[in-house]
Amino acid sequence: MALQAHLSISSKPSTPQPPRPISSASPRTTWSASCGTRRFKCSASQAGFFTRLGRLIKEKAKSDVEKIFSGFSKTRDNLAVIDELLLYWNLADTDRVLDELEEALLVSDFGPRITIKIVESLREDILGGKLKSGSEIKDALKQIVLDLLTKKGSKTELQLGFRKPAVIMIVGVNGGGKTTSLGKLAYRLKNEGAKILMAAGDTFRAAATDQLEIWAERTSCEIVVAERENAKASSVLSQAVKRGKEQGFDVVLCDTSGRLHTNYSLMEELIACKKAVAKIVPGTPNEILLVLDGNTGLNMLPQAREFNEVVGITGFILTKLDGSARGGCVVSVVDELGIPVKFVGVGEGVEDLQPFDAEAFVNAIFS
Ligand SMILES: Nc1nc2c(ncn2[C@@H]2O[C@H](COP(=O)(O)OP(=O)(O)O)[C@@H](O)[C@H]2O)c(=O)[nH]1
Ligand SMILES: [Mg+2]
Repeated sequence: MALQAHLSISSKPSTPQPPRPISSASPRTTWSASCGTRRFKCSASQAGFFTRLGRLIKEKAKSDVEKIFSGFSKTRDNLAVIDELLLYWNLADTDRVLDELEEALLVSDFGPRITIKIVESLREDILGGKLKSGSEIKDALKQIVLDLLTKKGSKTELQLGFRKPAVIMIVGVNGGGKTTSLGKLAYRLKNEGAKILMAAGDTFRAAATDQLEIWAERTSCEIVVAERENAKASSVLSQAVKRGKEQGFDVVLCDTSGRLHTNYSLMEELIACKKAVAKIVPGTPNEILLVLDGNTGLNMLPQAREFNEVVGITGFILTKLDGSARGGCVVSVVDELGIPVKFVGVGEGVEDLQPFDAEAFVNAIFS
């Protein structure tokens, strides 16, 4: 397997480091074709850069826990009933309490499959005498959800390889939050010292490029846009990656167009985009992130399946969770597809894209 360097974005404990000043200057990232292993090679300083970037993003994530907490407030409100139920729990009440727990989980869009899994596992442990108090049941509930998330979708770090530039494609249906998430992601990566190039690959809607240009300005990132009307998305992305390669960018963030997941020409276009960037830098796109609107709850599952089958998804970005009470869908989508959630959108501000951390999520929804 190729040597892997990645951007780590989970908030597992790491050694504290002094804060790094936010800077628009790109770090020194020398790239050479003459060392390392296998066909493509990187210099030690490049791999070191990605590792350092990963560590810095990890540390950021710890202080972001509060944002995750507030972002999931609606889902937490939905699930608050569980605390009331468990406060006065006693063994004779088990059936009633579990029925109501089931209801609360369903209302928050954990989905029937997972809800049954959780409830039956708790029932077994209660009746088997393993769980003897309301607080033990609550802890067990949190642990089950955490296990579901960490077993199925554990690679929450961005996997950027080590070849420069890394390429991230953002895909999804219209209005889900692709362009916004791309802008926020650029901000986050840039603040950690990465040199970012944006690519306006949504050539389907006229206003889409303008919207991305606003984000490029807001985050002081450079952008590649179509030179003429009706340009092919794949040619815009291919130009951007070419420029990224020639001018030493670290990451190229590619916006793409939406429409519906059932739209044949959209899927064709995305496949063409994938091929086009791979031609310029073999092995890219490193990540294809599917943006899913958290307000759609369980309805996101068919989209997620379709995109994954046709395009091949490496991670999810779940947006608008700040407005959604259906946060249980996070667990559902990971369990159903076995693909990790990499980021969650918890607001419209530039800092409102958070690296997903399963533990922070569980603590946020079952406070
Ligand atoms: N509240 C909230 N709004 C969001 C979030 N992400 C995106 N939006 C909004 O959703 C709308 C559609 O986003 P956009 O990025 O244009 O979607 P696209 O069509 O997929 O590119 C915009 O009004 C965004 O501000 C989020 O995490 N929270
Ligand atoms: Mg867009």
